[in-house]
Amino acid sequence: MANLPKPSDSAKGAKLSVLLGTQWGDEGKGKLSDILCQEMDVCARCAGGNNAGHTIVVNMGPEKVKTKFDFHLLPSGLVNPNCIGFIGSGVVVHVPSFFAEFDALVKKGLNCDNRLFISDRAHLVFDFHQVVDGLKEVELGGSSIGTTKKGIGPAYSSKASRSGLRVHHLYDHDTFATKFRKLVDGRFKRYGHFEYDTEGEIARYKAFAERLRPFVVDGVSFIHAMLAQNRRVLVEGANALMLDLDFGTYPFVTSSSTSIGGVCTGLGVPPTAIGQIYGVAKAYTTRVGGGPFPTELTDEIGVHLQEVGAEWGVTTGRRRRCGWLDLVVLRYSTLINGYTSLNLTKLDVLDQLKEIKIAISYKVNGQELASFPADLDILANVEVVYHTMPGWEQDISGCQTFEELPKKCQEYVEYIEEFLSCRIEYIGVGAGRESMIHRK
Ligand code: 2SA
Ligand code: GDP
Ligand code: MG
Repeated sequence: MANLPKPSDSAKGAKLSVLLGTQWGDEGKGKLSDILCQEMDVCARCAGGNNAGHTIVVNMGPEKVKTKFDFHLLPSGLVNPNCIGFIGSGVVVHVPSFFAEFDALVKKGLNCDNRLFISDRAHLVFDFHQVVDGLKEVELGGSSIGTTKKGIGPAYSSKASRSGLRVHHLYDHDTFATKFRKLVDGRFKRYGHFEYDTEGEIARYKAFAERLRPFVVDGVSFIHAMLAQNRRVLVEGANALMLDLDFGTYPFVTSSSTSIGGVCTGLGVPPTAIGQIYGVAKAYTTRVGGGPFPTELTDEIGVHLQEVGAEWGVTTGRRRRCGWLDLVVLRYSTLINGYTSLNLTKLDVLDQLKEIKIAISYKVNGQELASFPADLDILANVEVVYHTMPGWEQDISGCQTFEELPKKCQEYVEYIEEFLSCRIEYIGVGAGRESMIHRK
């Protein structure tokens, strides 16, 4: 406890900024995270694992070589050479993937020495969790979730059933080995005997433990020390509100708290430590995996959004389902997460459309629903009420201010802002770092 700042110290310190996905993920969080992290000292992950996928395109070095970074488990703020990356207690960590991603960053020219840390309370994802993830999906058959098969659900299941292994367990090898064998045996009992080298894994993790040692910190002390020292911290959300275990479209969700609550539970900070909450919303909607999607477009407009928006997964390469912007979803999301402002992304993807629709309410048997329904059978059968707006039908990728956007495009943005009573502070008009309008 010696290193833990006194509560009064961290309470007096800086506030955390938080960046969250507002829809079903892939809103373009990576780009805003990259922009904000240019002014941050720490970029922290609080939930999820290597199921996330953020793409960042940066011009590297004096020659400005266009370099693409795909982040899955590591905080994307590492692109800023002065920013510390932190993996909090609420994250589930597949150690081989941690090192594979770390090595790939170093290979691309990013020096990450002494600026990446991981909480000793974070739970571990093992290869057998990934095998089980696949087996569970097969068992579900036609109603499978469409997971990333990264073992996320099974690892959080081990955690919730209090049999999981955490990072600190790596440093007591005998206890680790005993618990590990028990955990694997439990999976064999449930799923039948699958091919798995239990003893080989135990030996492999002995070596991993040594390599991981310099990265491991007491996560609670770490984050509170950062706040007490007035360091600027960005918490980078993974996945998004509609994939949240409690508030998303359950069971078609991930297994962590991807909402604002996950910041407190995943880092060990009080709500009063939170300052700005940036919500990232795509100008239309996408989702990967199964589950109802009221505004989904299965026609040529859906294909157009998919192609123009390059909508396929960073982690698994899966094509994303596309549909109109859904303000019922966004209002629900804004209520839960309390965004202080929004980043509307990929507005340029709508450039060529003649007409643009926005979902503004759901009806069942002619009756408007009061909020986003919990029951997926209801959700799957709602009648969506749309507000239709004319498209601007011109290229906006060169616009650098709100005023430069075509009038009809400004009206689209203002309509969303008014509906949600939430300011749209950032507008994405292209994939590059520079293609972002910041309304001060
Ligand atoms: P899991 O693997 O247990 O977390 O999957 C459960 C559901 O959560 C969805 N999910 C995602 N949706 C969008 N993007 C995600 N990350 C990758 C990316 C996805 C990819 O950023 O591109 O590469 O395919 C992500 N991760 C989880 C998933 O589709 C299930 O619906
Ligand atoms: P994340 O998971 O929320 O970080 O999003 P992903 O990285 O999975 O997907 C977003 C994709 O959209 C990336 O390939 C980005 O480069 C790209 N992107 C982000 N913002 C914009 C934008 O405003 N316009 C366009 N055309 N692409 C964007
Ligand atoms: Mg993504």
